Amino acid sequence: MTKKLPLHTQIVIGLVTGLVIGLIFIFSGVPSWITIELIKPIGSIFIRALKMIAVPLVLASLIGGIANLSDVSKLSRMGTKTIGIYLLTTLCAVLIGLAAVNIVQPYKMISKETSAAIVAQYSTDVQKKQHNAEKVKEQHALDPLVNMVPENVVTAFANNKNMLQVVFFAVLFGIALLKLPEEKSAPLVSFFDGLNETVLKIIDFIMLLAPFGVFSLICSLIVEVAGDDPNHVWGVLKSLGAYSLTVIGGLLIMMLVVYPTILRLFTKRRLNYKKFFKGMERALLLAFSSSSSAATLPITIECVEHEFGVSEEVSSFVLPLGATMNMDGTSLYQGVAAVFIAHAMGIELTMMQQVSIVFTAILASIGSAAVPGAGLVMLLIILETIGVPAGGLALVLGPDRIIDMCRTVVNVTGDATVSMIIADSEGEQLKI
Ligand code: DAS
Repeated sequence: MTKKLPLHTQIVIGLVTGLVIGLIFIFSGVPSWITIELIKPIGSIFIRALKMIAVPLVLASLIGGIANLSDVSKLSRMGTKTIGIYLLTTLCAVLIGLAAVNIVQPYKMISKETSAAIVAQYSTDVQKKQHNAEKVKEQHALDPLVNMVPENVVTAFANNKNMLQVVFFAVLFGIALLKLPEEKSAPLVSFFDGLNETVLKIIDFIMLLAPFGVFSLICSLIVEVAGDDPNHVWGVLKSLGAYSLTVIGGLLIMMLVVYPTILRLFTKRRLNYKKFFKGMERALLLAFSSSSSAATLPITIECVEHEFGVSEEVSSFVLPLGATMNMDGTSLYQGVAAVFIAHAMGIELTMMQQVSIVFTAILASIGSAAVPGAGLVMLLIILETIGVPAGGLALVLGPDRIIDMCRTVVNVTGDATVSMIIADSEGEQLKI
């Protein structure tokens, strides 16, 4: 039956049933291990399959896209515009986050006793996240640039976290193909074109699992957040409801105001909201249920190409770059969380400290991997910069999984919006 339904409908069915069944399990006392052992694996298989295909897709579409370019100057032009607009949207996001948290002041709704109790309860979790952040902190300022160059091509392809290394190699390979005489490059270009078609067919197969995968992800998420104590959900949500709503309010401003505005500014076109969100629906639903821009990348590429007419040479360059370095939702969330934690722990922030949050949040979001929870780990770097104890992370740990779903939706929307702006600037006829 699900074969006949459009993909986004299938994903919505998976989402809703996962939510309902998860809540039924929690309030009827079904032990959480049943969900974790029997239902969660379906979602894990679905996400693993999408991640499996992300690197081959980026490789085939980027090499094929560049090799079919008219000339290399187009690539450097696209690269400059892409990185420039990505930095602009991220700066916008952080500033909106800081404005929102300073206006709403959600930290005034959490008592010092509650914050101290939460910090104590979550201390072990924080130590684990702190360990991951330590590894990132040991890096030097230009390490992100240095690490973009893979030491070994095979290991670069071996891990979705190295997407920038895959992009680097694919761009180099595509330019080399472009420089070869036509008779030499033709067989390889047609190989990568064929590989790209094959990869897209594999994605269609994987998406047959979508409704079941999304059901499993949401159902196990609800049960995990609740643990075996339904009151835990209400306790966390009540005390951190104001904080969560501040983040989500900021994310909505990005979705409903910022992206349509920059689309209109750069392309001189009014955004048709209905058409935009309908066209992006399956990618946004997948970003929401998977909390992973990397896993969503194959579907994001499909959406912007098939629904909005962005060419493969633009989408295969702009989107993989965006999935790794453009995380507007994450940077907005980090701005809100850093100020919330500081004040909830009784630390007043100076204007200079808030300005330093802007820069570290931009860098932290560029450094965040496109996987669930990456933004939370990088938040520790920001707390360190403004002298807030790492234990404060515990104050935002509770609702983080749900906020991660929302910020990943914004990350993906930002990437898609910029790909349309770049396509329009390259004279492509967009359907928006
Ligand atoms: N979940 C990350 C992503 O895939 C974002 C984050 O953790 O902040 O975009």
